[in-house]
Amino acid sequence: RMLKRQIACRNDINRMNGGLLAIYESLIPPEEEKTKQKQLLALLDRIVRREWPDARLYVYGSCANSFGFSKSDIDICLAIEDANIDKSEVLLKLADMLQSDNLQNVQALTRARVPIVKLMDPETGISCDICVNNVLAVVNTKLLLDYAQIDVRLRQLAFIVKHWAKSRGVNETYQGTLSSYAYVLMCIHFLQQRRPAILPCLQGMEATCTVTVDNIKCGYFDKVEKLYGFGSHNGESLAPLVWAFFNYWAYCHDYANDVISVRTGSTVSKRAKDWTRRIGNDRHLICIEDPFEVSHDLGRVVDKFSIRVLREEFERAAEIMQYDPNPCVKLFEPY
Ligand code: 3AT
Ligand code: MG
Repeated sequence: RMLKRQIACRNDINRMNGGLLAIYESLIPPEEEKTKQKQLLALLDRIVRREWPDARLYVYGSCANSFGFSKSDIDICLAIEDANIDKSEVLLKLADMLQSDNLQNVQALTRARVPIVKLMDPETGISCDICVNNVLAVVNTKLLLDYAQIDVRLRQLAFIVKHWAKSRGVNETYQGTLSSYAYVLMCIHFLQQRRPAILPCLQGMEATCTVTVDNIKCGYFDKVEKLYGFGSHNGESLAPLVWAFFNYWAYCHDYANDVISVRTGSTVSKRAKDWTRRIGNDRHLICIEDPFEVSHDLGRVVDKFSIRVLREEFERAAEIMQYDPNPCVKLFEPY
């Protein structure tokens, strides 16, 4: 009887697949949007080269890591080799040039944690943020993109999780909840932990690409075409994975002792990282290790109030996935 119930439950959850996949499909940016992004990038490239002929522009974040929705802003990094540049000066100069080239809403935010110039292209309506020499973000963008190539379920799961987080208001770092980057790492970690595993641990394999950025050696196996089908021993489809993801964060993760670590494909202990107590503003109430900047906890923005909000949202989502006959509406209900 137990087995029968489990099978019935499974069938129920599999019936939700269609709805979730339709949401995933609806969020994927159409080709013409990608074309517009490329046009804007080419324009910016021409402007930048007039002043800095050796500089290069790299797209990072959701427009390059394959986890971007339709109508996302573009995150761009201006890479200048010269070690003696003053970032603020470069950004102010860049803002001047963009303004004279008729780009709109140009604004230099030189005091932000990551200083940027913001702009909007009146031709395409696309907004973007340009930062200077944030090469680590370009490297972690490639890591996420490479993981996404291995199994389509990562992209599907991360789209649903990001859409849920945006709908529920828990994708706001300035309010103590998590960044999109953090949510994608949580999805990768989760798929590395499934049995059989759906994703490998690329940093645990022979490094086929290595770069050293800000004294951090970033290396991992990036020949992902060799890993297609890695997760095929695991037949779980999207709906059970979404349910298990929320269940994991609601009831299974050990918040008191564990750090999730995509770098090791596992968890590491908070004690080993000395993340057991509050230091300055870092409270370490939910610990997500950056894959390259390992001293960086992406959960450090979370405070004692927002950790409760987050955990209640994980529980709510797990419950909806388990008991609601039509979870696709309830799950994404505006808060
Ligand atoms: P959205 O679709 O814009 O919500 P995104 O993937 O662009 O998602 P973010 O805007 O959170 O994600 O961040 C843009 C990129 O910046 C993603 C990642 O490459 C880098 N990044 C963000 N936060 C951090 C961080 N705390 N440490 C290192 N890199 C980060
Ligand atoms: Mg972004």
